[in-house]
Order: sequence, then structure tokens, then C-alpha cells
Amino acid sequence: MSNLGNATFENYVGLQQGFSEMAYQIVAHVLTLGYAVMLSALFYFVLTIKAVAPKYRISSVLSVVVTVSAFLLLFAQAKNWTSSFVFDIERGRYYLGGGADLFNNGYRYLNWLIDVPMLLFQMLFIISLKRSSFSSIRNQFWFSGAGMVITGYIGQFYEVTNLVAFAVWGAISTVFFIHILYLMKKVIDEGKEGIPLKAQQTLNSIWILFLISWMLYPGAYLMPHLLGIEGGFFNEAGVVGRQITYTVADICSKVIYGILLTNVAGILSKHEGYQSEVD
Ligand code: RET
Repeated sequence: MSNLGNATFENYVGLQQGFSEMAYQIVAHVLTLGYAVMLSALFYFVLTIKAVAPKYRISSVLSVVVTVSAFLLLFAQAKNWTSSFVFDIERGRYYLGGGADLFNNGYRYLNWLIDVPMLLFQMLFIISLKRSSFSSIRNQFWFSGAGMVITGYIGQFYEVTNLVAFAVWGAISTVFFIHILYLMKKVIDEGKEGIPLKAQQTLNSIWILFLISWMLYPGAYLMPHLLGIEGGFFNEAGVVGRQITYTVADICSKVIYGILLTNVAGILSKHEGYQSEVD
């Protein structure tokens, strides 16, 4: 048995079963789509910044920070995939490429370390809090956002070699996650008070989008064991499923979320008498 250290399950699949052409390429393409969308979204956020009143523009600036960081880290993630596996012409499949590089989803986690707090703060610049204190919510977002990502980052190294550590770190991360969901619900509920109906409805959609897209990340964390420990997803279907899940989640939680927040800011700007310089 080869020694893969704390390698994640993608490497075990690549060592033992290998990847079919289709599985390998879907992952390569989905990862490429991921960073291409981030660069496109970056331009969108820059070009629409004047559609909202100056006080809301910090939200677009945060979307720019989010997409730049996601672009760079997802680019590195995509390169990590192609440098980890090599096509074997005899067997007609891709196998782990001799240990020059192993695949690890850690680039994503480090991207979240930047993006999670930014995405949470972004909401605070669009809505106005009625009862809660801005700095208290901001600090709790920082604390739980970073806590959730760092504990999850440690846990993901153990997904094959130490399932107890994988579960314990995952559980600690989930406690932080629940705290974030609680805070975000509270912030959105306060923010809806006294604003135009259209903006309230968009905030409702943002909450649903937030809830679903953020829950995809723990789903991807659990992916290799979702159909039982080392079960029906401990194979190339699980590898492909994980990368598609992450990419869909990234597009929803960063790009669509940012666009919807800009819409809310647009409605509020108009309501406050601001004349858009874009439309
Ligand atoms: C982890 C570890 C397992 C338990 C939980 C997790 C939650 C991750 C989340 C990530 C969100 C990331 C976003 C990135 C956007 O840039 C860390 C996978 C609960 C919710 C929104």
C-alpha cells in the first residue's frame, strides 16, 4: 500500500481506480468555469458601481475583493488538479502522477477565509440595523466566519485517514456556521423594517439563496461519505460531484448574492432620491 499521508480522497481514487477521460475533463472544465465566472463578475461589479448611491458603493467594493481573491485561488485550484494526475495511455485512464503534487481543496478554504467575512460584512453596508450594534455584529461575523473556515480546513485533511478527527473538526465548524446563520437571519429581519416592498422581497430571496448556497459547502465536505463511509461516492462520481457542488455554491454565494445586493442598494438609492449614473 502506498503512503499518501493525509491526502484527500481525490488522491486515493486517482491512485486506486484512476479517472475516466470524462470525469477528469469535467473537473478540469468546472474548475476553469469557476475562475472565469469570477473574472467576469469582477468586471460587472466595477462597471455597475455608479448605479447606486455613494454610501452603498462599499458593497460593490467588497464584491470586487471577493471576486479577485476567488479568481486567483480558484485558478491555483484548477492548476493543482491538472498537475496532480497524468494520463496513462496503456490503461486509458488518469492516475495519480507519481507524487510531484497531490490534490487538495485547501486553496478553496483559504479563499473562504477572505471571502466569508467580506460576504457577511457586505450585508451590513446595505441594510441599516435598527436595534443591534454594527460593530458587535461585525466582530461576531469575523470571529465565527474565520472559526468555521479554519476548523473545516484542518478537518478536511483527515477525510480518509482519521474519520474521528474529520467528524470532530467538522462538528466544531458547524457550531460556528449555525451562529452565522442565526446572525444573518437577525440582520436581514432588522434590515427589512421600513424599506420599500420590492427591496424587502429581494432581501427575502437573498436569505433563501444564502441558506441554500452556504449549505452546499458542508455537503461537499461530506461528499466522499455521503452514501456511507467510503461508500457509493468514494469514487470518481464523488470527485466530480464535489467540484460541481463547490462551483455552483461559489457562483451563488459570491456572484448572484452580490448582484442581488446591488439590486437592493439600487432600489434604496432611488427611494432616497439618487439618480443612477448607469441606467
Ligand atoms: C465546512 C466544514 C464542515 C462544516 C461546515 C463547513 C462550512 C462551510 C461554509 C463555507 C462557505 C463558504 C463561502 C465561500 C464563498 O466565498 C468549512 C465545509 C459547516 C458554509 C460562502
